[in-house]
Amino acid sequence: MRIQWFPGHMTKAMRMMGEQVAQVDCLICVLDCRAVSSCVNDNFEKIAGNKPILYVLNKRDLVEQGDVTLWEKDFAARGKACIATDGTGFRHREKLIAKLKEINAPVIEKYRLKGVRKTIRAMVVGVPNTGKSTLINSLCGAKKTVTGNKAGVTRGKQWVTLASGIELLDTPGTLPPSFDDADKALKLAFVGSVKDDILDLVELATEFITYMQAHAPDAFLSRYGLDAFCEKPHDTLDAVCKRRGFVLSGGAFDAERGARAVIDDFRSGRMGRLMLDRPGEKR
Ligand SMILES: Nc1nc2c(ncn2[C@@H]2O[C@H](COP(=O)(O)OP(=O)(O)OP(=O)(O)O)[C@@H](O)[C@H]2O)c(=O)[nH]1
Ligand SMILES: [Mg+2]
Repeated sequence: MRIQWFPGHMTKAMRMMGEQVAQVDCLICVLDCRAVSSCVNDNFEKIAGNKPILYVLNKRDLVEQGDVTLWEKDFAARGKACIATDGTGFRHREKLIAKLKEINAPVIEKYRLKGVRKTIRAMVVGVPNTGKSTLINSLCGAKKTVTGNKAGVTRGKQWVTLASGIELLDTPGTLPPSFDDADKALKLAFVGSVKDDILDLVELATEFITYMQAHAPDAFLSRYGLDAFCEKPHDTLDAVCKRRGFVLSGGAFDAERGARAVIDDFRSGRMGRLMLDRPGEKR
């Protein structure tokens, strides 16, 4: 399945980030815990230049704690600052702010020596739908930014000031202009970082079924009460439709509805805690 999505608003957003970087002390790069390496967009590191980056592994509630730990160790081994969060909750707020101060310690100290309290400014970046705006709202304890369960919700820049004086710049989710790795694009589509409207959902679901058959067969089969996968993934999708009673008036299976159910079940965690990318795999 070929996936390509780089609309005009992303070109504009990349340009805006390039212009705004001079105004910030650091970047917060929000990644989806389920697809960490797939979410890495090299352009963010280029934009950051030599400013520090804090990697936030968001949606940690959707993967096993042990898997989160694997990623935390991997980032630490590569000397990259990282913290795992659940953007919809408040549990990690203090830790995240502490981490932000830690990566900005040299500049905070420089200002302290001059007798000035430094306001930390951070640009929050990431591919679409990783929870950037949600995280900002949870950090400031108010619904300041618009969020939504689909890719491409934020369209412009927005500054939000936290009670602690930290200023965060929300940005639109941006993907690489093209994908050199079809697997990576597919995983981003599975987690909802590619706009569904530009995808053939039945094709996406059959790709997902193929993936699950190879990597987590039991999670899929038990979700739908199936004994085994069919030879062709589309037939497995039909089996899901049969179990769920997704039948059109003429008697054919409603593959579109089945595909939607499969994709939504995965995205919302109803298929269990699944992680698509593992540290050490090819990137
Ligand atoms: N399960 C879970 N869902 C989350 C978490 N953080 C955010 N979400 C959900 O993820 C969806 C996307 O959140 P947004 O904050 O709009 O994501 P975004 O990165 O700002 O998206 P764009 O603006 O499109 O780039 C929303 O439905 C959030 O409720 C989390 O930690 N866990
Ligand atoms: Mg947003």
